[in-house]
Formats: sequence, structure tokens, C-alpha cells
Amino acid sequence: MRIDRAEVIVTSPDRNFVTLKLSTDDGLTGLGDATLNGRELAVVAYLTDHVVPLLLGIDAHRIEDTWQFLYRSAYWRRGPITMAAIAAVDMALWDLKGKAAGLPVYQLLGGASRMGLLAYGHASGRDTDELFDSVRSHLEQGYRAIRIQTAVPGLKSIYGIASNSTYEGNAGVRYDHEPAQRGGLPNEEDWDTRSYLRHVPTVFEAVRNEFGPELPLLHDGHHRMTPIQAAQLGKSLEPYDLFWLEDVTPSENPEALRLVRQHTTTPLAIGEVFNTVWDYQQIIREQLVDYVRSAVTHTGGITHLRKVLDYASQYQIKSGMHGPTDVSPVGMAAAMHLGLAIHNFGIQEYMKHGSKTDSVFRQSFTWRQGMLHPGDEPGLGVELDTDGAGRYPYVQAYLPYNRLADGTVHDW
Ligand code: GCO
Ligand code: MG
Repeated sequence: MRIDRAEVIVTSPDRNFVTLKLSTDDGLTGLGDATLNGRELAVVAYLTDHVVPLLLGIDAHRIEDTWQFLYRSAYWRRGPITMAAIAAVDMALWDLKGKAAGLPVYQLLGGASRMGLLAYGHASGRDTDELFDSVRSHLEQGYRAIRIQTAVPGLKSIYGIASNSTYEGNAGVRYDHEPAQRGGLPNEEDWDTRSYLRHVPTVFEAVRNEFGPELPLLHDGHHRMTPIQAAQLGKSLEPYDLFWLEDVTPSENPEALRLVRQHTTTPLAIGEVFNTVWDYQQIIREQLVDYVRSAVTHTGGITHLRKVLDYASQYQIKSGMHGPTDVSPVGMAAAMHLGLAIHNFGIQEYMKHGSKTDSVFRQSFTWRQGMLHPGDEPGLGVELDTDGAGRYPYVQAYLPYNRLADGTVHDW
């Protein structure tokens, strides 16, 4: 089973996606997701100019060897561009191996450890009424765990708030947050940590009063606090029993989490911007978080993220794989196969893709009673309609950024 063709396909149904399609001399095709939101074409260039020429002629069964070859032979290691490109190759090779074996990828990873994957969705609102409507809409869609984000009085636009106040799933109009702005330059948002820290506990109190103690609730701090501010937030949210508090502080300095940990028992999640096991080494070894947030797409594929999660399992740390809409249906399928197979699965983020995306990517996963399952088709279970993909050319899109009231750039 040798690779005889490798194509990088860029398509923008609802949003941009980068997909690697590998074909073999015995007629099989495998898909991998290489989407890096807001920097898509950098990965396209890395794949097209530097990786594709290395793939032609290789034995597609040699997944580990190919991973090590792409990682080590570049000399320049790690980073989101490189690791998304390697991830795409890795996913496509697992897809091919599954198709060659006639088995879904989760079977190759050791078989199912559970019946399905608990998933959480994104509720948000500009005020309490809108937030409650959004929570109700998610409950009606079957979600059994919900992330809560709200506007903060005095701030014009902040991370996590939907721009539409109704959910029209099939029309591609969302009741959840889609941060990348299509066309034009990045949106400028505003931020004030003290207002945020005062407001968020009042929101969780209101949500608990309305929806009761059972519903698992999550919240994303999106890297905005200093460690001591994060500690304050974790402490003030303890009465509301969060499933997790995510990305409380920028994570370039993993030691920062020690201080947060010393002050709060609110469970912590981190890692959507990490890309290797080395980013996690200290955090896992010192048990500084409870959930690993990496997407398969941004962490070197199934092969590498599995190593991260196996390491995490020794420290009772579970998976909480990233699953916003900027992870393509191929990346989501890879997450579902991996999540079904590992023992230390925690929860899966699941923002539904829009109808145009679903028409370009034919998918075999199921969503029933708040649980995802990757399905039993051989491989990852996703096929790309290349003609359909061609109907949606790339649209430049940027993520927003933040400034404080005095004009200082702040973490977004
Ligand atoms: C999440 C993330 C996303 C990111 C997005 C950036 O928890 O789902 O924080 O909303 O902002 O993936 O591209
Ligand atoms: Mg996040």
C-alpha cells in the first residue's frame, strides 16, 4: 500500500478547512484535517511545498515511522504549523489503514472502551434571558453538558458570545460562538478583567438557580487572567460545581498553574493551543490540570495525542478534546475514534458544523441523547466531495484580538 498521490484541498463551506487527501497504488484514499483557524494557508504551503514530495512512494502502513520521519527530518521541530501538517498525514494514514483492514479506526486503537462520548455544547447570551434560551435550546438538541459564556457589563464584544440569538441549525445560522471574521482584517474586542471577575460568578449562580445542580457546566477563560486572578475566579466559582474551568491563564509558562491549583478545587482544563507532549510534560507530571484540551488536528494526529493521553492517564487526567467548528469533520472523526478507544476519556467538545460543511464532508458519526459515536465504517468514516469542495473557495478570515481601555493589546 504505497502513497501515489497527495492533494491538499482548501474549501470554505461556512468556514475554511484544509484537508489532505492521500491515495494509494491499490486504489484507497485517506483524509486528514490540517485546519489552523486564521492561518490556514501557512499549513497549506508547509504541506504542499515540503511534506507532499516526501510522501510519494512511502508505505502507508508505516504510521509511526512516517510520524517520526516528518517530525525529526525537518530539524525545526514543533509549532502549530508543523504539527497540524504532521497531524493531517497521520490521520490520513490511520484512515487508510482502517480502510485496508475493513475496520473503523477505533478498533485499530484497541476497540471501544464505552458506548459513546459525552459531549458539551456552547451556550451564550448577551444577558441572562438570552443565555437561558441558549441553554434551553442546547438541552432540546440533546446536550447533557453545557459551556456557559456571557457578555460582561461595560464591555462591547467579548469571546464566546453568539452573534445570532436563534438557533437554526440547518440554515447554518448558529446559536453559538464563531470567532473568525470572514473577509477584512481582525475585529478588535475590548476587555476588563476586574469587571469579568465580578460578573461571572453572578451568572453561574443564576444558571444553577434556573437549571439545578445536576447539569454539568463548563466555562472558558480564554487565556485572559494572571495566575492570581485565575485563582480568584476558580475560588469564586466553587459553589457552582463546574465540570471545568478552561484556559484560565496563558500557558507559555506552565508553572503559573501551580499558584492557581494551590487556591482552588475547581477542575482545570488546558491545551487547545498546545501541540506536543512536551508542552504538557510539567503540567501532567505535577497534576496541575484535570483535562487535556488538545485537538487531534493541532497535536500531531492520533499517534501523538494518544501518547499525551496515555501519559495523562498515569496522573488521573482525562481527555477533553477541542471540538469547535474550526476542527473539520475529519478532525472531529479522529477525535471520536480516539476518545472511544482510550480509557481516560473525559468529555468531547461538540459545536455542530453548518449544513454546507455537512454537504461537502459526508460523515458517518451519530449524535444520540447527548452522546457522539464515530460509526462503524472502515477508517475514519468521512469522505470529501471534491466537486462540492470546489464550489466554496477560500475566504481570508482572522480571529479577533483584544485591547484594554487604555489601548494596550491583551490576550484574546
Ligand atoms: C474552544 C476554543 C475556541 C477557540 C477557537 C480559535 O474552547 O472551543 O477556545 O472557541 O477560540 O478554536 O480558533
Ligand atoms: Mg477554549
